[in-house]
Amino acid sequence: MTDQIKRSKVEIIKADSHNLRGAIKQQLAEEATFFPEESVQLLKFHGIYQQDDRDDRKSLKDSGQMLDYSFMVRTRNPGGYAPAAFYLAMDHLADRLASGTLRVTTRQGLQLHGVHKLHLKEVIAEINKSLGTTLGACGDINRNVMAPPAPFTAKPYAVARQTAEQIAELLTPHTGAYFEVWQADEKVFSSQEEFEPIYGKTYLPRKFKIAVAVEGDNSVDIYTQDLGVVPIFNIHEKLTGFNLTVGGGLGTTHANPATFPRKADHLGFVTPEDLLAAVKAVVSVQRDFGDRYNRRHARLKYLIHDQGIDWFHSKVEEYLGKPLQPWFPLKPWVFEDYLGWHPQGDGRYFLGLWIENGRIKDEGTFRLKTALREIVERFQCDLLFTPTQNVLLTSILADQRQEIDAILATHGVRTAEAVSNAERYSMACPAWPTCGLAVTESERALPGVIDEIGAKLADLGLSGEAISIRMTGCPNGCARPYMGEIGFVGSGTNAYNIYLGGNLASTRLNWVFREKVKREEILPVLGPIFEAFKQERSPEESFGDFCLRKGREALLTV
Ligand code: SRM
Ligand code: SF4
Repeated sequence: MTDQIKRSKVEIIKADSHNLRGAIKQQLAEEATFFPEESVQLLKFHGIYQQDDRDDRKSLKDSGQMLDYSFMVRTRNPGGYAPAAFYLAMDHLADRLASGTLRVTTRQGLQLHGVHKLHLKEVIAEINKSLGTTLGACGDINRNVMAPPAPFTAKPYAVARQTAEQIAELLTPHTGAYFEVWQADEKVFSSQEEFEPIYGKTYLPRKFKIAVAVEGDNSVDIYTQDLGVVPIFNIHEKLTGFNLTVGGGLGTTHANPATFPRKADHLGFVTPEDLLAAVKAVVSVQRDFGDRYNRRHARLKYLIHDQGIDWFHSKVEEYLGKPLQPWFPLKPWVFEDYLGWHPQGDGRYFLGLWIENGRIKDEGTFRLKTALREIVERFQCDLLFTPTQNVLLTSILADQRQEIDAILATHGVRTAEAVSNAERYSMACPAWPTCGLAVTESERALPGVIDEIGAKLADLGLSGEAISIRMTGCPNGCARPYMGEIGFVGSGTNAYNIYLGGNLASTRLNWVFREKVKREEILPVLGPIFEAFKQERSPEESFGDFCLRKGREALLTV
């Protein structure tokens, strides 16, 4: 067999699945608490991941017992939009049929954890009833399309939101499998396969990620996306077209130098009429030329790295049937998180709330989940999830603001002003105990690390600095640590590789500073660097820029 026709196991599962049906429906009715491998792979396309409680895994295995299986269910919310009814449905589901918490994701989606197989059908039905969906939230397919979350009525924001929705719609799979498995009691379709006009029978070689930005506002981390789209306006606020970036991606594998994080390239510019065709062309080139044998080499970034951006550019033009125009020069990017109160532009306000690592929960006197439910029930306000795991409550009237502030205060939820900068610009992926790929803690470890860093910065009079700090429990990069000013990437039990040199605007990759640093050594390693930053920085220099200017060798000797 030649490499060209060798296919990975997942490719064979997809090809044999009758457009993502496989045997999920039958197995759902069976007593087992888990699914076999083929279905585990297909369930991802339905937004569902099989997991087991890693806190208990060892003791269960040692005592010869069955693992404690449950499922993570992820919703797809283009631009992070979550209508009030959807949010309330998720809130109730979390208590009734999941782990009691909700988790806002780094791609503006929402996750339930701890759903038992027995309850999957009811959970998905409830989500669909509230007009939410999990279809395409995971799997080898286009994922949630991101957009700057601020609900500003200003044209660039409105266009970015609409564009994200249009792209999401274009790339939603056509298969009836989702309806058939989760909604219909009887088989409603023949096993005749539907025609997937863009994806074809085997969908994409790997996950595919798209974000739409607003010029100058890099809240979506555009350079980490497979495809980035930036609407361009003329001085009369007329939409003239879209810049496109391609080939960003972050996942790596430890000790496999053939894998690496990659910042996207500028591909070119297309007119509004050509945008969707251009998106289709980019996706189709990856569909036809992406690696379908080695899943660690299957993302678009590797195709572009191997073939070169010029080759990719020509292929996209060939699929589009016309030339791409040159990239339109942009103003510099900045990072926006929209925390606190802001006018929307239509006489109403929105409130950005900091959510520690995206986890919406009640714990002792801190009752964030209850507070959000009360506010959404009372004011029927829609939510927007942000790419840094926060929540915006939208369309609030001026005279409702005080009452909302009071509800939050009663439930122990801090306003943006009460959150330290170390907390505000940080994020962590879930890792243990739910993520099957975690090599160490992340969500449960970062708060302690942030406390230590925050205290050190305060001692040095640096607590006003906005430094992005991102942690993941393995090198897959779910909290985009390779763009942070400080990145912690799990590299062994209780150990992290520390990355430095990124920037808050997220326009460059950072680099490894130290490897396998034990959790308790993090502050001793970083403390002297903060001190050097205090003493040697140039006026207005950010921490990331300082680290970049000094370079790794010099920082190792401070
Ligand atoms: Fe991720 C796999 C969580 C954003 C790169 N990611 C996983 C899984 C599903 C583990 C698994 O495959 O078994 C994690 C589930 C953990 C759990 O218990 O919930 C997981 N990823 C997440 C979320 C929830 C992290 C978060 O803190 O919010 C994010 C969900 C976003 C969403 O709503 O769709 C999430 N994942 C990302 C991002 C960031 C982004 O997309 O902006 C990345 C890096 C960007 C990229 O894709 O290059 C990312 N996740 C990965 C990878 C590595 C992919 C690669 O190219 O190598 C994996 C593993 C894989 O696909 O094999 C992965
Ligand atoms: Fe899991 Fe690794 Fe993603 Fe964290 S970065 S959620 S540990 S796959």
